[in-house]
Amino acid sequence: MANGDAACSVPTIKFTKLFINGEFVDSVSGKRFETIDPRTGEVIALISEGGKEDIDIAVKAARHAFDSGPWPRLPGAERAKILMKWAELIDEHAEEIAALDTIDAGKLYHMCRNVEVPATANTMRYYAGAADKIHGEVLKGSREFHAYTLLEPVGVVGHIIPWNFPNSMFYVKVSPSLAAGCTMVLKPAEQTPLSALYSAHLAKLAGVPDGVLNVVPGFGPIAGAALSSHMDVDAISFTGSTKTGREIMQAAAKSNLKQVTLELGGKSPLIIFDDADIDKASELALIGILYNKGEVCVASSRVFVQEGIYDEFEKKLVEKAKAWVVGDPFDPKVQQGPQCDKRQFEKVLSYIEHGKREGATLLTGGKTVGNKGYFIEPTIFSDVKEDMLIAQDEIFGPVMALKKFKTVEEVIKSANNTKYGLAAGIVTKNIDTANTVSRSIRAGTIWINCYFAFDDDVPFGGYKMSGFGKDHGLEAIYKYLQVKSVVTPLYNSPW
Ligand code: TXE
Repeated sequence: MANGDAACSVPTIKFTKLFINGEFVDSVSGKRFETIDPRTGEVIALISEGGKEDIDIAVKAARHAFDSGPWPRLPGAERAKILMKWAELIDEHAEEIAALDTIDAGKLYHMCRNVEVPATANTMRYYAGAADKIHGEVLKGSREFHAYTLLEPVGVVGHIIPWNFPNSMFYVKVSPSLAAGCTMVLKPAEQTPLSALYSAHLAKLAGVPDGVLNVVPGFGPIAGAALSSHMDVDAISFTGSTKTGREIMQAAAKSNLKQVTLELGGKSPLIIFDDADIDKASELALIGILYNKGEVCVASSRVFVQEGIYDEFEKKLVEKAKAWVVGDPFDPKVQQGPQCDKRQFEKVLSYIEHGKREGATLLTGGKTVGNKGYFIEPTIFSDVKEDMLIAQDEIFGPVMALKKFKTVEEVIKSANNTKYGLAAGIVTKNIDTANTVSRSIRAGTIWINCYFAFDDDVPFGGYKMSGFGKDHGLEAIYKYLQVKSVVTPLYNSPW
């Protein structure tokens, strides 16, 4: 385990209360919960715990801001100015935001500081640029009328986000919905409330009117459930587990039939063909599973390698995995920090035990690292059968299932043998193979000769039980808009 040499120190925690109607306030119950540093298992801070009453107050504030406030009525260009200012503030405060995600979620500080946080400022800019380009269509129709569509903000949105990308998920959700003119209540994950509260403060500095954005930390079955079953919330945008996604849909159906979009789990295949550069492909496969310690919905947790290169690939992959540096996520030499919390740590370890018991071969890893915190070695299993739990369940940790294949037809079948359909990767120089496989895999994103190639302009979302609805791209803004059709006769028609 690499130690110390921290390039950045632990930040002072400034915001620990609920952010409602432009103010940081205590929860109605006065209850607070601990947020834990996964590097040590120690408490970082006590956070006000939002309950049903707090969600009610926050939704009322958002409703008022939507029904009577300026935000939905501002010209798009005026909303854009505020969002652009906010983007500048993200860049200015990037060190602090990055450090908050590092201590709260165990994320690599330098990756957050240099890549993920600046990317969220750009996400905000991307949607700010779209805010004054939201318009409907003039329709031709089959009769003598003038008909057109208006795109109107859907109303009060509830965002429920997970803990693996606390800051990125915050901006992936709020940026397009703010650009669309919605108002909102966001519930961060109970494991990682710090960067969301910090961003609420930046929203205020940027000039977002009171009540437009409310942030209520709290637990899923209490605050999250209150938001998804609320009668005055018009839409829920959720990222998290398939199990909770199902509960949110049920809550929406049982309450006011609010619109729901779900970005859920995955078990994404990465398929490497005989003509691949073995060195580069093994690097890609490793990053595909180990980036953010495997706590990534699109992690390449199933790697299929064609038989002609399999043995050499496996050797290279294991060598690289053994050299992978696990340790303090503030250390620039470290490639992998701790799992986000004790529950995830134990979940991953229990899947590793399952893999061993099921008869898969443990090529490397499988153990914890150090004697405090939630660190796990990069772990690779081979001889994985398709019906094994480690080939079917989302482990959400640094655990890869490696499998040899012979033909294109065989690997397409295996890759699709999952209830999930979030993403897939293909490595080949053969364009015919790339075309055939990319069209045959049932997943929302296909990366050819790359992995994790996210972009603000490229829609992202699942097929099958990975959910529905898109984040990123202009597609995302449309999920926060609804279409109104307006029709009027051209002449003084009798109808
Ligand atoms: O997820 P939950 P958990 C997967 C991953 C992980 C597993 C469990 O496999 O190991 O899910 O993680 C809120 N009503 N993903 O239990 O419960 C919760 O407070 C409303 C993949 O942490 O889905 C948090 O804010 N909300 C995923 C959010 O849902 C509820 C990222 C996510 O937590 C709720 C995270 C309820 N009844 C986990 N219960 C991805 N797609 O990237 C919980 N929540």
